[in-house]
Amino acid sequence: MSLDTPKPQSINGAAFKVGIVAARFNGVLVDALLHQAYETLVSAGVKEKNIRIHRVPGSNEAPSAVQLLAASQKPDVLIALGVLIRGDTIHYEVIADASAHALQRVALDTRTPVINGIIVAENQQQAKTRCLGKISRGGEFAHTALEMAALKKTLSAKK
Ligand code: DLZ
Repeated sequence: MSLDTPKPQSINGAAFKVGIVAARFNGVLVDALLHQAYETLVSAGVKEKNIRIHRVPGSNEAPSAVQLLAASQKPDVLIALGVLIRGDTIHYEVIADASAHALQRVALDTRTPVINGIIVAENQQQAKTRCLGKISRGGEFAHTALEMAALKKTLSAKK
């Protein structure tokens, strides 16, 4: 994946409801992503009461939680946060592929944008750089969520 970071648009999030699903696996790293995302949303004007956070055991559980949230809370946008790190087997690859496909499916099936905030890293160092270091992926996921929520509102507006 590219290290490029598109310049975020300035979007007022005051009208948005955001659902976040965060994995407990690799908790310190995921909590850092969550903190960055939360702060970015609040700075953009999203009301704290309109940010609903739900924890799941691991990234593999994120798609079903996101699907349940889409149905029950009707958010404008959803963010799935997790960190998958290569182990001795290819289990992380299986989950990375399956969760990415499932998150897209939920987005298309429910017409609710779903931001794939699941970091897939070769090792701890790569993951730390993206979650605790120079790269604020959590903030980027939140900016992407704001942009997609705004797009959904624009395109859903009755003419
Ligand atoms: C089992 C597992 C492993 C080995 N590694 C990770 C990981 O790096 N990141 C993550 O979010 N979850 C991991 N999990 C847990 C799975 O996501 C899931 O919770 C279990 O496979 C049960 O479905």
